[in-house]
Amino acid sequence: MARGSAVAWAALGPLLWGCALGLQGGMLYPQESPSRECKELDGLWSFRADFSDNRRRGFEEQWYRRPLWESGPTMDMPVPSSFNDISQDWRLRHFVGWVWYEREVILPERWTQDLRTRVVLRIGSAHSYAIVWVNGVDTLEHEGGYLPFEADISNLVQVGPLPSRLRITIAINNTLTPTTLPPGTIQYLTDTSKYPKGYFVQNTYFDFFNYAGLQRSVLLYTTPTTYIDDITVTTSVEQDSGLVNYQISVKGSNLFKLEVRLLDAENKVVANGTGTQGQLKVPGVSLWWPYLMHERPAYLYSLEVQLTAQTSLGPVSDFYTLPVGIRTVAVTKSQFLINGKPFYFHGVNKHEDADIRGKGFDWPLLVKDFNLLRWLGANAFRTSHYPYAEEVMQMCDRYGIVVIDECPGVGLALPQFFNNVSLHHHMQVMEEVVRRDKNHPAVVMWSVANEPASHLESAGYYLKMVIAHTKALDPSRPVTFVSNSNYAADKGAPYVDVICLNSYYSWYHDYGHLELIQLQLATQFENWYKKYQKPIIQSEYGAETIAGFHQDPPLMFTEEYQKSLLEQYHLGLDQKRRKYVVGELIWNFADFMTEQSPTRVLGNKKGIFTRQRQPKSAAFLLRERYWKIANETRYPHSVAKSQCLENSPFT
Ligand code: GCB
Repeated sequence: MARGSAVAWAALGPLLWGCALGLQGGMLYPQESPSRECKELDGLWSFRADFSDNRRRGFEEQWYRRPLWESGPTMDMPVPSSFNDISQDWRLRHFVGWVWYEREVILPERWTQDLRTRVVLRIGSAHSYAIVWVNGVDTLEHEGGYLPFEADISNLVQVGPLPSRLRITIAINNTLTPTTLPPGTIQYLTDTSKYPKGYFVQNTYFDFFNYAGLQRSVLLYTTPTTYIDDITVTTSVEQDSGLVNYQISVKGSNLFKLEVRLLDAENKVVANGTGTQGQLKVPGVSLWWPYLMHERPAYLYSLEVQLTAQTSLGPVSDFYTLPVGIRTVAVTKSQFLINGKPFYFHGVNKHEDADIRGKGFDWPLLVKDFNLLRWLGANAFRTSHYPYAEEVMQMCDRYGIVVIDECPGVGLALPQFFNNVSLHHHMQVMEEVVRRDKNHPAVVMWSVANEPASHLESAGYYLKMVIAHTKALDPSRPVTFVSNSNYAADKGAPYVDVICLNSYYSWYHDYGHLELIQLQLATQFENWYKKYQKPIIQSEYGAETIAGFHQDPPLMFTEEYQKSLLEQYHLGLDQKRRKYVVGELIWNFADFMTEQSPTRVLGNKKGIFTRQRQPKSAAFLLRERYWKIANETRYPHSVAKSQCLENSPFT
């Protein structure tokens, strides 16, 4: 595809849907509808970590065959939550190996007696390798945290009169190896004068705590036995009409009818269609715009899909409603365009991280974070460094927060991590990410990795393959990875659509020399742009700051230093902002937990908010900047300047 002209991904349409390596079926977010029921299994589960030397006692003694308490002492474990920070046992905080979760459920009779009902067990995520048993029967395995997986368990629950009590056992292993994503290594320390026999540590090559467990919701849901398995939507715009291309996959029978209706936000039908694929035309379309880019951001239509089918047991119907935002994404050699207008990412990098719950999904935290994003005037974030919970992505659609959706390709730091097994797994993970998040209008770009050792030849080939695969899976969005390599050495940049750069001037080197930032930043941008002629996002920059530390003139770790460093970066960014720099994402939204080390004081403190979501001084500085940029880049421009800050309900 010719570079230099606008590459409008949406217009390419669904060329290559379905070129997956081996994924079976869709991964629609579970929802209640006239044909579907959900039963959340959040709450207290029984829990036991396998502290045996080889960590395999649970398998040797088959803990899944009987209630877990019969195997030995268990404790209460909240789900969703990471298990690490829940107890007072230091061994559990640092545990590496198998942990066991168990919970009993009573099912409604109609789920177990009506053979036209399909019962599915869905796990929002289990970090990092999981095996699931239902009533002691091996049901499901999944590799990789941060993504959902599920199994049809109808044949286990529909086995005669009233077997309505289910025992679900899930064993999870958080060990990271050279072929997991993220990768890691297990190091055995064999000097017996220092370490007991068999002593090992888990080494990771990323900068966040490897929280683990059932960190997202577990649930059971039903569909009819013939059901809507997947929906894929892409959108484009033709004059003032929106076009919605849909493709629907149905499982369970070939004798079915599909009807599709698109409703606007007032529930008025604006288009309809039939069959497994088609195009809906919406004259006078209301586009999905990012927050602050337009006076009516985040407009969502609803795609209602109705299936009627004949089965050997009689007729069934299924209903599923998908939110749809109509928007286009395109990239020129110097711009990132949303709906044909230049978009500037003024946002943050985040982590799923909080006190006590670790990476456990939490509604109050979610809503607080989105209120802070709006207060800040942030219009975007990157899901550094793994896909976030589906509920987060839904909020982004609804609030107009644009997402660079990053997979768990973080910590690819050693040459041995670029092997064929990893490559295959990485491609499969991208399939799972795209399958889960493809319909979110908020997602405008995929990121396949963060700071891989992209100066290596082997990394160049690896990144080329993962990026090509991701583009084939979804031709409707640009693809990137985030680099911290030198422009002359990086082997992955030729394959990306947008260059994303992390740099920490006057932090990881030239300590305290804030006066160098503008020069070094200009050199960085100019070198990369000259070589690649692609739009650039400053995807990380920041400074470690302990809330409440003050020093003027500024010294490292103080709030004043963080502010001054940001100011210098902003001056440098403004030099290139209207040329080819299309975004800036601060590192980080909030302080977050890491492994212990002499350079981390109870975690990484580069947040502009504390871990408890209270602002440091830099938050106010960034807020002023983001609202100012928002006013300058708003469309249509007729909206009065400064209106946002003064009249915003969020001030
Ligand atoms: C980076 C990494 C991020 C770290 C950050 C830091 O470049 O992408 O994961 O947390 O730097 O604070 O060092």
